[in-house]
Amino acid sequence: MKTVHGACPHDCPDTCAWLVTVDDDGKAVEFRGDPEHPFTNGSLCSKLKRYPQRVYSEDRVLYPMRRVGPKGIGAFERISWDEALKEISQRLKQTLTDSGPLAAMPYNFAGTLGMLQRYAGEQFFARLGATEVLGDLCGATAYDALSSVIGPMDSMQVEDIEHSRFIILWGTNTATTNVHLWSGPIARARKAGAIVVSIDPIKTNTAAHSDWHIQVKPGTDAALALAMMHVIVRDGLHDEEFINKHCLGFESLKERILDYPPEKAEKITGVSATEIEKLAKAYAMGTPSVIRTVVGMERYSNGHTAVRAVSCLPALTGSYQQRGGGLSSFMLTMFFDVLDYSVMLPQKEHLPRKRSIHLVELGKVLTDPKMAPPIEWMMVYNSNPVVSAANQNLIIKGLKRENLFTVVHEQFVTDTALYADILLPATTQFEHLELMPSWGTGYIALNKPAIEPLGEALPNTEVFRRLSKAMGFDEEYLHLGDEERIRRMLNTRHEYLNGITYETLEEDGWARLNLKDFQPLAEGKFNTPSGKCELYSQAYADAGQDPIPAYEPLDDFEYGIGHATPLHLITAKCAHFLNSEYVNLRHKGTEKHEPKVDINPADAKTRNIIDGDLVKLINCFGEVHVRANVSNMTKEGVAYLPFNWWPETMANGQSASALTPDGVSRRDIGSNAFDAQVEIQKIG
Ligand SMILES: Nc1nc2c(c(=O)[nH]1)N[C@H]1C(S)=C(S)[C@@H](COP(=O)(O)OP(=O)(O)OC[C@H]3O[C@@H](n4cnc5c(=O)[nH]c(N)nc54)[C@H](O)[C@@H]3O)O[C@H]1N2
Ligand SMILES: Nc1nc2c(c(=O)[nH]1)N[C@H]1C(S)=C(S)[C@@H](COP(=O)(O)OP(=O)(O)OC[C@H]3O[C@@H](n4cnc5c(=O)[nH]c(N)nc54)[C@H](O)[C@@H]3O)O[C@H]1N2
Ligand code: SF4
Ligand SMILES: [Mo]
Repeated sequence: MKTVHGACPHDCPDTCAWLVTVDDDGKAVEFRGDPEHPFTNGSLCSKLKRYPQRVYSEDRVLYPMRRVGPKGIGAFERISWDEALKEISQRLKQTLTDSGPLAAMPYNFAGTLGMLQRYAGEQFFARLGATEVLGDLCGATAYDALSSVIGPMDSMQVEDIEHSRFIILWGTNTATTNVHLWSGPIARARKAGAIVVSIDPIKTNTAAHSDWHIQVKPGTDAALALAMMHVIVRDGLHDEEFINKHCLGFESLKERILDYPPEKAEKITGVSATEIEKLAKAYAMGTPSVIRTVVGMERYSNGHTAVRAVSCLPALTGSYQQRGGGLSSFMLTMFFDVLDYSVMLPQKEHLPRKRSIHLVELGKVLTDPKMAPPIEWMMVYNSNPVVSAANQNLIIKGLKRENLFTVVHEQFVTDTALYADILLPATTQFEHLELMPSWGTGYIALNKPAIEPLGEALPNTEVFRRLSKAMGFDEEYLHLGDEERIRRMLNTRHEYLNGITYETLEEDGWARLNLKDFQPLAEGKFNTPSGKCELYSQAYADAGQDPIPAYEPLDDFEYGIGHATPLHLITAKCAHFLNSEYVNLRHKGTEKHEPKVDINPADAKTRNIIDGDLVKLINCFGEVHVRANVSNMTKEGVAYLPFNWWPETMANGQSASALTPDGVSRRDIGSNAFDAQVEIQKIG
């Protein structure tokens, strides 16, 4: 028996540390959260308790496979790694000869956030000169908007939320998506008397368990934040000293907020003027007050306006300077300095790349006849875009192209893997070495392989080493071993890494960075070009965008719906799954959960729908058949369907992403998937 340290690989702010006990036959027999880890506190979320079931699932892809039937039906035959690599590299060489390297592209997203497996292919594809995939489905719009106000920096540590006395969870479902923040610092703050407010169009688990739920209309948070600022300044509740000393552009903002009296914001947001007044005052006086926001507001064409406006609130109250006050979001920027990312990222001579496409536009990229050259060779790893990217039907149309050769490296036969020409087996976190930074805490962890890879599964890093060899790429950096890469990444001599080495991580499993008394804004040192909190953003002005926060309506788009009052469709996350993972491993507790759409009683009544009816959601992108749950969970005019479910679990084989637009947000970074509108009709 031995016990091995590891850490959760998922795109989740908690980055829990875990312990795996392995018996003499090399089988993982016990799995638990590391009780020593202060943030995880020995508990894993309910999803991850199923990780061993995931690892040992009989549905794992364990051998390389070649497609034998039509694309999409999932008929594969087992082949050897040599055969797979030969076929993949021959097809790639053929593509290079026929159409050049731009006809090849990777598609990689957030299946693992480990430094090795996440970035494993970056150098290979840059060396190849393949089409680069830019843009993002998670966090980049929010990060960009927040950075335009405070600069690229981590503004506070989540642990300090414990000291907050007024906590606004703004567009984040903390109790479900960030469970240790909810059960740790927030629970402790509440015990000491803190008020928790949830601002969300949906009565989520978090909203239901908060002290106050503000049910805002989707995509209108900027107006709510501006009206709160209106009240705060009108009533003299702002912190003039902080503003004079540390903010840039207050006079312009002051003029702007005159345009947002609560009565006007009520019409935009659906939140009554009285409630806005009450919230603004309680927020300004509830010292120290904190706003916690992650990615819920960003997935709109106007997502940046919301995050920018919200980020100005703690500047007006001066709470950025207080312990337990300010704005809590990503804890990520520090890792860009703490770790040497260049070990994983493209060599300078391969930059800039000659063509880039936008991640959120995968369907368009694969089907647009104007793409020159068209994509003929694609490798998908760490992602299941058929579920997680928008416009599912167009993506599938692209994946079905006979002249597209698709490689998918996966742990399971996902809806994306069904379209693979060659399907490669990927290891899980139990089977490979990994270095885990965290985007939500100040911890770093070393995940040691607990068991031997099952079947012939290989880590992403090894696949790209083998692929480099097959392509005749013999540069040293493409062939570095995993441990060597981690050692080099840790070799920055950054003060936060003092006393933390490969060896100490090996011994302890994880370490808290040497953040000491981490309160970077205590002295008001913002990381912006001016060094101040930029209520006026020159960077936005230079990009031709409004330099002062404003509410901008969502893009006007024709969703092809006849109904005069279509419903706004939100497709966020749910408790049982981690993005599209675990959907295929529904266990006893969740089997009784079936996908359903939540609609408000008023909307149900006008459509003759009663609770439990089978309904269809339709717009120009697709159609989803699902049961209706009629309740006050959503506001009138809003429908809610979790995005995690796989198409195969849905009555008509299309899931939430079949209804989401594949446009790029106005800052040209993220997705506008939450702009979606649908009509809902009873079936039969
Ligand atoms: N409508 C809507 N769309 C959304 C969101 C939403 O809320 N609503 N959320 C967005 C967000 S925040 C995110 S992060 C994205 C997530 O989008 P994706 O990154 O596509 O995440 P998953 O759908 O979980 O797919 C990850 C896949 O990677 C595989 N995988 C895991 N580990 C490894 C590994 O080590 N190697 C290889 N080769 N494969 C591995 C898993 O088996 C899984 O199938 O979705 C986004 N899309
Ligand atoms: N159980 C579970 N946990 C997860 C995940 C999961 O799939 N399942 N995914 C992980 C990932 S990849 C990430 S990035 C994090 C994300 O963590 P969160 O940011 O908390 O997650 P989301 O569900 O994307 O969005 C949060 C909330 O935003 C709300 N929202 C939508 N539109 C608006 C709006 O216009 N205004 C406001 N105020 N709110 C709005 C949604 O209703 C939703 O409740 O969670 C991680 N944790
Ligand atoms: S998904 Fe999040 S909460 Fe669950 S174990 Fe992983 S890091 Fe922890
Ligand atoms: Mo995410």
